[in-house]
This record gives sequence, C-alpha cells and structure tokens, in this order.
Amino acid sequence: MAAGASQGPLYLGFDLSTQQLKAIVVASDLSIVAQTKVDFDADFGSKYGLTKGVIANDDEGEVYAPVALFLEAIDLVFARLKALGNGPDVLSRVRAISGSCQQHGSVYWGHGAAELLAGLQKPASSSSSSSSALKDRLADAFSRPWAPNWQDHSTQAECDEFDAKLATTAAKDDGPHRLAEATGSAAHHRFTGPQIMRIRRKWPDVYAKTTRISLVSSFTASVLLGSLAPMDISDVCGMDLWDIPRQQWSEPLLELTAGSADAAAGLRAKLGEVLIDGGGSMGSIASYFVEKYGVSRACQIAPFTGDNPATILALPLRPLDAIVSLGTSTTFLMVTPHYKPDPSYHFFNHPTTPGQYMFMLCYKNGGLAREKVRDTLPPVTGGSSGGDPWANFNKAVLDTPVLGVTDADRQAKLGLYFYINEIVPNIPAGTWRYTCDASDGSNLAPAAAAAHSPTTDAREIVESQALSMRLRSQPLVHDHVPGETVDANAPRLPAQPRRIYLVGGGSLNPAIAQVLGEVLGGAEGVYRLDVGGNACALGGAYKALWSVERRDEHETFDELIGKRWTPEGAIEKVDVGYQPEQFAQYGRVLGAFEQMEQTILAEEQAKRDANK
Ligand code: XUL
Repeated sequence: MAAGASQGPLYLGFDLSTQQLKAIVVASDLSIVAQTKVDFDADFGSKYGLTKGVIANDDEGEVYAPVALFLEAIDLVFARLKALGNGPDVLSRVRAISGSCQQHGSVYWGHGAAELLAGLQKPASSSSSSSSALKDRLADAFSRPWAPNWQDHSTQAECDEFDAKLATTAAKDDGPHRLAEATGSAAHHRFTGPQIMRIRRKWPDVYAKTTRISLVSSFTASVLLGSLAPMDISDVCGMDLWDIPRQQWSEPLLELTAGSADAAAGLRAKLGEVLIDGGGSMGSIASYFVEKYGVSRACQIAPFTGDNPATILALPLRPLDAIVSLGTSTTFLMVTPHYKPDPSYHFFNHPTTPGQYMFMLCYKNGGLAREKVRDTLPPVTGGSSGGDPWANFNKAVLDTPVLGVTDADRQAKLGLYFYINEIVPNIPAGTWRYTCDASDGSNLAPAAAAAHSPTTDAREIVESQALSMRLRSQPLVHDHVPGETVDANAPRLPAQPRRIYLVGGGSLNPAIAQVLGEVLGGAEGVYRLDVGGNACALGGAYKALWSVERRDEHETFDELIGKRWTPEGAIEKVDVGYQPEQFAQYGRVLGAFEQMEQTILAEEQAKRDANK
C-alpha cells in the first residue's frame, strides 16, 4: 500500500453521472485507497423503468431521471463503500467529500425541504421518521419528483427566446453571440435557464411551490450536508443565466426565465447565492451518514461541481493540453486564461482557479452513437475478439484507410451520425453521408450508396466526431505555448494541442485513440488516464483534498496537486499523436466538413420553418 494510504486523512470524490454513481477515495499523497459504484440500470433499472439511466418521453423530447433514484444511489454507494474490506476504516478517515455531477440537470425543492434536510443532521433517536432511507426521509422535500437530464431537448421555444433576448442589432441576429458573451454559451436545450422557463410555463403550480432549485451538484452536496447548498462557480455557467464577465446573475435573463421583471426576484431567491470560492468547507457531513455508515463526524463537505469541470481537475493540465472525455456524452476540454466565447462552444468559470476558464465542446452522440454503429457490424468470430465487445468496431476502424480514400476513387467519405438530436451543431437525429475530393475538399456532394458500408461507417463516425472537435477548437490551439520562448531554428508544427488526454469509458479503446491522434494531432502524443473511466470522481476527490489542505485561499489547486502528482501510474501514452501526413489529409477536408454541416443545418432549418 502506498505511503500515506494506511494512515492519515482520506478524501472522497463522487461522480453522479447519467448512468452511474461512482465513488473514489484518495489519500493525501493522491494514492487511491478505495473505489466502488452504483449502476442505475443494473441496480434500479426495472424499478424505475430506466434505459441507460434515464426515462425518455420522445413526443416532447423530454429526458429525465427520478430524484428518488439519486437518493437511493447515494445510500447504496455508502453501503458499498462500508462493505469493502477496508470500508469501515476508510469511511472513518474521510476528512472531506466533494464531487462531480451531470451538468445542467435541476432538482426542484418544495416547502418542507429545509426542515427535512435538517432532520438528517439530528441524531436518529430524535428523528420523527421511522425509515432510515434517504428516499423516504426526503420523500416530501420536492415540488417535482423528476430531474431533467442534459439529454433533454424539449426547450426549443425557450431557447429561441434566450437567443433573442440580448440581441442588439435591428436584424436581431446577434442574439446568440450576445448571449454567449454574457453567459459563456448560446442557448442550448439542456441548459438550466431554458429548462426552468419551460417548467414555469408548463407546470406553473410546480414552479410556484418550488422554494429552491438546485443543480445536480448542489443537490448532492445538500443531501450530504443536511441543508441547502449553494451552486458552485463553475457549474452555474451551465444555465444560460450567470453573467460571467460580471460574475453575477444576469438580470435580463432572470426576467425572461421568471416571466417578468417583478418575478425575477422570486427566481433569484429560488436559485440562491452562488459560491465564488471553489474550495473551503460548506459544513460538516450530516449525522445520518455518521450514524448509518460510520463516516467521521469531522468530515467536511466541499463545494461540488459539474462532471466536466471536475474532469479538468483529474490531473494538472498545462496550457495547450486538451482532454477528450469519452462517456455517454463526448466532450473536448481545455483550460485557458482567455475568455473568447462563441455560440458554437462553451466557456465556464474554472472550478477552482479565478481568472481561468474551461473551454468545452459537448456532443450528445458520443458513446451511444458509436455503440449503434458497432451493433450494425458482424461480430468478430473465432475467439479473436478476446471477449471485447468493441473488437469488431475496432477492426473496422483500423482496416479502413484515412477518410475511406482508396487509390481508385481518391474520394474522402464524410458523414454525420446522430442517433439523437445533436448539440453541435443543433441538428435533429439522422444519418448523412457525403463525399468530396480528398486533395482539397472540393466537389462536396451527397454520397452514392456504394461509397459507404457498415465498415467505413465505423471509421467515419470517429473521424466525424474528431473533425468537429478540430474545427471548433482552432481558435484555442497554437503552434507554440503562448508566453514560452520559441527556438527559432526548431521546426514549427502546425497549431494543435500539446497533449491529448483521454478519459471516460471509451478511453480504453485503442482504435479511437489512434483516430483522435491522427485527426487532432497532439504534439507530445495521446495519453490515457489510468483511472480513465473514473476521471470525474477522481477530480472530485482531488478537489476535496485541495479544499481542506490548501495553505490558504491563495494556494491554487494546480500548485497543491501539481506538487503531489506524478505521471507514473497515473497516465499511459497510448498513441503517438501528431503524424504530419494524416494531420494534413484531415486538414484538407476540414472546410468541406464545415460546409457539409452548414448544408444539413440549412436543410433542417428549412424543414422546421415549413412546419411552423
Ligand atoms: C455538458 C453536458 C454533458 C453532461 C454529462 O454540457 O451536458 O457532458 O455533463 O453528464
């Protein structure tokens, strides 16, 4: 066991994501001492009618999860931690808890919330509840039993109003830009402001009965604290309501969401204050967890954040390093001191470091879309799959040349594979296949049926996801690290990320790593985080550690974690990254890829207008 792991304080990080609640415990020296998880479908799927962790109402585009599921999962993850061989010792030594949660999801508390939560702080003997399950103790705490999930796309009408609200020109077409300048993002279906606005309109009684609205991150922290926790400075940027340049709620956007200027104050009260400091303690853990699971009474609850902000805390990131998170969603993340918002991507406050920002691209059609393509391929036979469900997909990816170009046709094959309505760009579900001239991207046209096959689809879906990331991250990458001295005689590489780190379930897939490296580059290579599937929970555990061990509020997360973090055992190089020939090949069709997206967007917009 690593030094520091057998004694001393421990730090617990949670990740309450779409399909699982994961927990990871680290020691002060960052060594991992315990991990466990709850899988929503496997543990509760039939009880709640879940598919991949959520319930979908396709007629309305709603995607949501029961709040009771989250509560049951919290109980179960503690029970599983306690049941581990070292569980009781670990739980008694946990000094702080933080974590990450699916972004944008919201929980609606009702009138009894504060009192019922406070009941968790009291000793069991004085509790009026006979049940010792969170789900029962907090059954009456909510004005709505469902939490919208980030895959929800029921809010187009509200998004149109958000996008129009801050427009300044006569043509009113600069609205998305203005909204992005103010809040870091244009309007998106899943963002919490449009979601709240729809709930107010559709269920006014629910809205009226709501006393507090939490993000999933502040909800989880509230349960652990036994009191309503504030939202954190990073996750609040996923709402289209927080004015990032001014670091305060946006008054016009509160008015829009609440329905009038008079109602804005009521909404502000429902949202509560936002915690500017990402560190420190919000209070001690509620007695419920001390008595039931043996967590130390001294354990502190640090601010929770979103899963993507927590991912950038899973290792000390340097300028120009990028993270690609291959989970249910696929996200591309970078840290930058420059606030350069644009409607096609997102800026968030950094979760721990004032003055730094997280740049993010988020694709809904990530892992599940790749799975759909995989399932159209015949399984690899003869035992050569080694039991890997991705063996057929990976073989197809690696057997297909770059962009599916053959000597005979010299045509690049491009496609969009959206099994659900996509975010970037905002295009409904569908599959589109195009070809263009591989030498310069000219002659873009819908593909003849014979140009593609299930085998070429496998490579194309990965290329397509990577080309979209390359296209949209161009403003952030450089051919050298800004501020660092450049050797004038050294050969200059084209602008690209320095290192690409892969995290999330898909990070275990070598074929995906290879294609990402070929398309995106990575001057120092492509790396996989060893706990890649658990990166957000790990980021949460490191955040808990920094929150209480920092010297004072001036010791930054990177300073503290950077001193203790070692690459050995934490990351593994999985691909060379930049390869000049392939990088150039993809560069030649990047314009055509953008043109294909624009063409499909225009066609879909025309269909929408025709149906109005
Ligand atoms: C980010 C987003 C997803 C969720 C996944 O904007 O919606 O990445 O955070 O849990």
